[in-house]
Amino acid sequence: MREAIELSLKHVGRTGPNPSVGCVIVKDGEVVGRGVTALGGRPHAEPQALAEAGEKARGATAYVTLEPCSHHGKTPPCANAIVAAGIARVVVAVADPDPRVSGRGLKILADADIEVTIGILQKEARRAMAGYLTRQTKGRPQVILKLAVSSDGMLGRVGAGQVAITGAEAREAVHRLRAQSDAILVGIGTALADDPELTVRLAGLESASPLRIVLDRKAEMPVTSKLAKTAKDVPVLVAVAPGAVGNRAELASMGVEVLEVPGVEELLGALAQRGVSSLMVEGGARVATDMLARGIVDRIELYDSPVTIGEGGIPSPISAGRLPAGFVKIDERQVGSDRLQIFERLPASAWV
Ligand code: AOF
Ligand code: ZN
Repeated sequence: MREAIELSLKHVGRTGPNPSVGCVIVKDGEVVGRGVTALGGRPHAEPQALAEAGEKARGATAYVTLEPCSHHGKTPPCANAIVAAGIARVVVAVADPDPRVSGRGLKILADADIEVTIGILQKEARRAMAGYLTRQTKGRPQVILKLAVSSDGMLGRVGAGQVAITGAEAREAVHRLRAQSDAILVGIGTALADDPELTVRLAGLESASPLRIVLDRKAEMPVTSKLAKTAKDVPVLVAVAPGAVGNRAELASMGVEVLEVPGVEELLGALAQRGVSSLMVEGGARVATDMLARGIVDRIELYDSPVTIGEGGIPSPISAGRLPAGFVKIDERQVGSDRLQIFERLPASAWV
C-alpha cells in the first residue's frame, strides 16, 4: 500500500477532477503490476496495473489507494475488471465518497468472493488525495496556504515589488506545489504589487501550470499585468463582486475569465463545481488573514527564511508559534536555507 500511495503521488494535481489513485498487484510476494491514474484522469489505475500483470493477476492481491469504481463512466468499472482478471484479494485504503461508487465497488468485489480489506494506511492515503476528498465531502477545494516569512516576521516590503525571501530550493518546492494544485490564488494587492506570473517554471512540468485566480472585487487588474497578457496561454480567472465594472471588458477581451461572486465561499463552491479539488493560496497578507479567519484553510506550508526585511516590512499574519487553533504540525524539514513547517487542520471525521 505504501508503494501504491507513492505511485499515486506522481500525478497529484494532474488528473482532475479525478483523484490520482495508485494500484500495485502482488503475486507470491512479488510486484507483477503497477498503475497510477493517467494524466487527465483516465484510464484509471487498476486496468493499467492489471494489463501489466496479465495472466499473473489470477490469484494475486491488488493494493489500491481508493475503492475501485463501480460506475459505467467514461471507462468501464474497475471493480468488474478486477473480478474478471481473477484477483483473489483486494486491499483498499479509502472508501470512495463519490455517490456513484460509495460502497458499491467493494460490494461487487465481495459478491465475487474476493477477500476485501479496507482502511490500510488510510491516514496516509487520505493525505495523498486530500483535494479529491475535500471536494467530494465539503463541496469546496482543499485550501493550501503557502507563506514565506523573513527572520523578522515579514512577508515582503511595501512598494518593493517581489522580494526574495526564500532561496532557490524553496522556490523549486513551491513550483512543485503549484504543479500539484488545480488552481492558485492571490489577492489584487499582491497582483498589483508583485505583477506575478503564477506559472510552473520547472523543466518538464511547464504544462502543469494551474488555473490562476485573482480576488479582485472591483476588477482592477491592469491589462498590462503579466497575468492578463498571458491569459491565452494559461487560464486566468478574476473573481469580482456582482456588478463590478473596472477593467472587466478589457480583461475579458484578452481572454481573462471574469466571474461574479458575492464572496470567497461562493468562489470556492463554483471552483469545486467545475472540478477544482485543490487551491493553493500564495498571497498576500490580507487574503491569508481573511481565509484563516473564515476557517477555510486546510493546510499551511510555512517557510521560515534567514533573510531580514527591516524597514517597511509587511508583517505576516501568522508564524509557527502563532497559529489559529486546530492546526497540528505534520512535518518539518530544511529546504536549502529555509525551514519548512507543514500544518494541517483535519476534521476528526476525516480520520475515521
Ligand atoms: C478508480 N480508479 O484510478 C480513479 C477512480 O469520470 P470517470 O468515469 O473517470 O469517473 C470518475 C470517478 O472515478 C471519480 O469520481 C472516482 O469515484 C473514481 N476514480 N476510480 O477505480 C482510479 N481515479
Ligand atoms: Zn475505476
